[in-house]
Amino acid sequence: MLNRRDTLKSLLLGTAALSTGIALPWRAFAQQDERFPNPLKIPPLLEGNVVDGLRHYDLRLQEGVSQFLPGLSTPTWGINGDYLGPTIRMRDGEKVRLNVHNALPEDTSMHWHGFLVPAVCDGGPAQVIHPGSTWSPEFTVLQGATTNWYHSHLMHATGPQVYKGLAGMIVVEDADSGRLEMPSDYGVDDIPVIVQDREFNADGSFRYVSEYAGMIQGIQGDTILVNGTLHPHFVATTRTVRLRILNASNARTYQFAFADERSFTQIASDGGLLEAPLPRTRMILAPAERAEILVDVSDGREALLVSHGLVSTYGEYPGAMSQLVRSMDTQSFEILAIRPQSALAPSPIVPAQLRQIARLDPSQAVSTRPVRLMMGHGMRSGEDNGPHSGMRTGFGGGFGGGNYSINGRHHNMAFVNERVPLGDIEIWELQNTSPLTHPVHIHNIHFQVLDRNGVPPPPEERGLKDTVRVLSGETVRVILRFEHYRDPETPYMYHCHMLEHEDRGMMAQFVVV
Ligand SMILES: [Cu+2]
Repeated sequence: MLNRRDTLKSLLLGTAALSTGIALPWRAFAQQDERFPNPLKIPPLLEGNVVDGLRHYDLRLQEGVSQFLPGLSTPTWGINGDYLGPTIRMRDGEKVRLNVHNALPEDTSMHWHGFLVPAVCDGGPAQVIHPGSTWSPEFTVLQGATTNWYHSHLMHATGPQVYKGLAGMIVVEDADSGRLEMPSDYGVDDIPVIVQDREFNADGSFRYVSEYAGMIQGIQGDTILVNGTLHPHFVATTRTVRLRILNASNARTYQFAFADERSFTQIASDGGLLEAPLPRTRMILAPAERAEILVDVSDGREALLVSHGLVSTYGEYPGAMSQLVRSMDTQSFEILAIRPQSALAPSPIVPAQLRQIARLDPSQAVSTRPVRLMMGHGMRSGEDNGPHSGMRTGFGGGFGGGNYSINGRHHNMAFVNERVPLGDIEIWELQNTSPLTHPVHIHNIHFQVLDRNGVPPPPEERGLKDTVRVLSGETVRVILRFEHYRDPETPYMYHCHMLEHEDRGMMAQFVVV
């Protein structure tokens, strides 16, 4: 809708440009078009079909070929397409069935990240989908309005499979969020932003981790794709745009901001809406973390989403380890150019209160469980429980290369690390004794962050979370209560979400009893 101010502005700009020929916004846009030439791809919405009260979704995991780089093709994997998958839309309270067909040449699995589901439906390493077969978990959507995702979780191969493209977004809506006045027109003012770093070989194929540095740092790609789009731009048609940002990178942490330092409003984190909108200028997201933000583009200027490199706090010591750790996540990137068209439709005003979160009381906690994130040292790196980890299979080397563990144990599918009683309030103490930051994800839960080294968390971590950064030397205490689905036989995972760490053993499992 064109209002008087917009009309005046476009008239003024047009006249000025004609009369003087100086570089006004439209001309600047022409230059920027060359820097961000590609329209942002919007993954198709998958709404499913209701049959007998059950909403069915069909997902086909398949090989494909993608064009990311000019003139080059990239062999990729995708879900119902060549790369990544559709955005699955679900409604809170609905019963769903996902038919996941594996048309790939390898085993895989499909995990519903952020979902509260029975353990047999979780899609972890135990729920392998063999080539040619279909896995059809059924569950009731329980978790309220949230931005979630789905991705491969195959033992020792999650990193390479997600890297090839086995991931997508899941948006859950509920009645409460529907009542809030919020941009919610998918692909128009409610935009999925799936951020991934990749590295390319000269022939256009993805280059996956092959060197020692990659074992430590995980993937640190030099090229950013957003929804599988290189150098993307999005044309805004509304005054406010809602971005659902998902860090679907294997191992890179981003520090998002806008190039002109404009502030934006965070409204949600992993587990749904925050209690109140949070004005921000910077926002750090580790792998698997999500955030929903509102960006005001009513000034008519391009909003360029960037990521500023992080500054390492790790000390400088002799040897390779210190250099590798200190160089992680230090690169800066331009991510996505948002270009408002000249006439912008009005957007809703954000409500001052978004939701109320009932806090779990630490004094009610029945038990406290230590979760120590560890990297072994030197020759101990040969000690392991599986292939592709430890010196015996050639992934070792000094400084604990390839030796990641939780509480001193590599992930072992035959060993259940914790048995958690249904309904108990518990505190999990995530202690990072290693030199790197690790984002810890716990399946089947929205937890609350109590504190970091005894200090209450910042406001962006006071919503519900399923993945939390734990910096080197930190202890992050989270409080949780499993309220659904007792199953003493089938474990859920908790692990570092840097996929190269997870694949090399920084993962453990618990059952709800
Ligand atoms: Cu890690």
